Amino acid sequence: MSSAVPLSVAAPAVIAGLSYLNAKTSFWYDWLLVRSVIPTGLATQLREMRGRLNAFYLLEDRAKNSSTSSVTFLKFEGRSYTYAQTYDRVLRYGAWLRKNYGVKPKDIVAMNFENSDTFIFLWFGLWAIGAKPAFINFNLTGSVLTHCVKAATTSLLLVDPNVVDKVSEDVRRDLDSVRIVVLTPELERDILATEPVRYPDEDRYEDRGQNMAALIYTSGTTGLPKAAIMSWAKTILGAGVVSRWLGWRPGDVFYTAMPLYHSSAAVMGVLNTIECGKTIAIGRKFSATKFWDEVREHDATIIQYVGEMCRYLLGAPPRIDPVTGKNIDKANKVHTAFGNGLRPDIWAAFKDRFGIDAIGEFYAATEAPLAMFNLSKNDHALGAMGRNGWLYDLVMSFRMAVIEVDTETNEPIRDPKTGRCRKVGAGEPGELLHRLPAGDTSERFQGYYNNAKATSSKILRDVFSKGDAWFRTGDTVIWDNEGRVFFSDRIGDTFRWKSENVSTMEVSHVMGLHPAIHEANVYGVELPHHDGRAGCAAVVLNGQPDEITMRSIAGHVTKALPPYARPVFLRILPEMGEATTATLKHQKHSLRTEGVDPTKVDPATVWWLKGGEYVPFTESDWKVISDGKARL
Ligand SMILES: *[C@@H]1O[C@H](CO)[C@@H](O)[C@H](O)[C@H]1NC(C)=O
Ligand SMILES: *[C@@H]1O[C@H](CO)[C@@H](O)[C@H](O)[C@H]1NC(C)=O
Ligand SMILES: *[C@@H]1O[C@H](CO)[C@@H](O)[C@H](O)[C@H]1NC(C)=O
Ligand SMILES: CC(=O)N[C@H]1CO[C@H](CO)[C@@H](O)[C@@H]1O
Repeated sequence: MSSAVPLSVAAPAVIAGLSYLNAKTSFWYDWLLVRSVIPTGLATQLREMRGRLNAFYLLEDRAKNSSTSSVTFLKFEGRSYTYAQTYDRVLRYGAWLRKNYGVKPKDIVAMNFENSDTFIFLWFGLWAIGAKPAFINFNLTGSVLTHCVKAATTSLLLVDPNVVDKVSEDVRRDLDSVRIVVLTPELERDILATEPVRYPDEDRYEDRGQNMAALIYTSGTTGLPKAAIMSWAKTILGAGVVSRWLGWRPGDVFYTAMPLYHSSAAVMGVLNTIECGKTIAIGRKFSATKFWDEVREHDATIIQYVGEMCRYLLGAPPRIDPVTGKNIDKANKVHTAFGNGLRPDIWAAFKDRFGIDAIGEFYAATEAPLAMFNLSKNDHALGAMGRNGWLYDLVMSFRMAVIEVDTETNEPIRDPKTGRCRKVGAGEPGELLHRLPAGDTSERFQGYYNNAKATSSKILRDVFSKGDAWFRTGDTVIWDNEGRVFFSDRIGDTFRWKSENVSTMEVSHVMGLHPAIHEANVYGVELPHHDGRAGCAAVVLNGQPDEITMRSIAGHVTKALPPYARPVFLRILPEMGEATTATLKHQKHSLRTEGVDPTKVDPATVWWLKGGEYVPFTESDWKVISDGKARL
């Protein structure tokens, strides 16, 4: 797929003068990364030596330091707390858990909560007494919910009154050995009446950075969520590197509406804020209609995004001031948007519409041992998820590799003689790997709690030399000669059609550039009597699928995509809804399984490319294909 649709077609990187040269050599860039990474690495070692790995100490340091104790740390739904006030509450929550439920150091306690101030008090309250939270996705129900609680091997589940209906009778019966406590307003009053106790440092002692700080669940596209171990080292590195790299300014307020049960908001949001003694405002959950109101209400200057959130915000109608009748989309103080997964087709539109100066894009997975960053104000690296200068690139080349993977089996291609994997050339797609210490892989990759099988499935051995160990990210990326790393696809999403490899991300990107398409989710569908998979785009349109619109889309894909990459089918959805995860990432699994078979999918919603036009796909068309009378 290397030459098919280079992402650069969308990046008019024609920027004159010094800033371009600077961006190209990325000199300040390296400096920024080196300046962020090295002190953080040293700080981690120092904290390990002093037995102060627990991030509770970060909060305590801010609360005890006269320069930060009275700074507002947390804002939520009209309430706000300084560092000192937060610390006081955290001690009370910890003491209450210890006294009433006998929570001991190293115990794991599951929390099923929406974003709130209470979430943060409970989380740090657990750390304050040396216990560890398991953050449960509050949207889960039934057997998936019980699976997650059981995977945490906990005897206590704390529940937000707002999600208590998810903890059904069946769930309770299935979790009969787990004590379930709903944190009602009465209980919260009890907590506030509990004496704040600071337990001795021994209770929080951790000998190694790789020890568990929390369990955070990763939502696979198929199968049950897995409990990934978030280590202390990762909490420190994530928070330390991001806070230095992001360039916090005096008076900054960070706003996030991403779920705190994921590492993006928890580490890159909350811990990053504490690390630099600043303010975080949190939204209960993401809502495209409330987002900017909350940003304005909190005077936020940095916002956090993930996945498709920016697309939803762009899709919302312009915000008009009811009094003056003026468009107030730009009436905000945001200078930086920080997150991951902002697609290049909406990058510039998002910045322009809301008047945002800089985008900081990072790439990291909860369980991955490395992260990549790209902070940019121009378009040189538009769409890149990481960008390094030559220095960092050199350092990274020992830590990262991009290898060839078989599109059919999703396994690395090994040389038949040597058995080793092959690196792809610069600018070519391949799976991104991170090097692990061969002896003790858990130093860098802690894996999944009590799940050795899932853990070892992420580790690849004997890659370039006997006995070496690498972490499989599951992501296909393109690493170019200029140190930029572009996301290409999830492994397994790329499909083959007419003997060519098609990257679903690249096709979605092109589809997204058409003004009538609000959102496109691309995948390959199997057809009777055909090899490989034909492209299908599930699309949400801005209007109706009328003739003019469909003709215009057909013209667009014909112009912008090579024949094999053009979606043969369009499936019109009213909204992406069920096809997205709680973090707004696209799900392809069920769409792919349904395909375009009219017994599984309402044929009235399917169109196909015939004679250069998208026309309705009828049941008789399907019959012709299944009878083997049509070759696409
Ligand atoms: C208090 O915080 C300031 C600013 O963050 C820092 O420079 C100073 O070293 C801190 N003092 C102590 C005692 O940690
Ligand atoms: C990378 O940096 C450039 C700035 O040159 C920015 O335009 C682009 O959006 C960034 N890419 C991502 C994915 O953050
Ligand atoms: C498609 O990917 C496979 C690896 O899975 C590779 O061997 C093959 O050469 C690629 N085909 C094209 C046309 O790029
Ligand atoms: C993916 C998912 O189940 N999302 C649901 C999460 O819960 C909210 C309500 O709390 C629903 O609106 C979402 O559909």
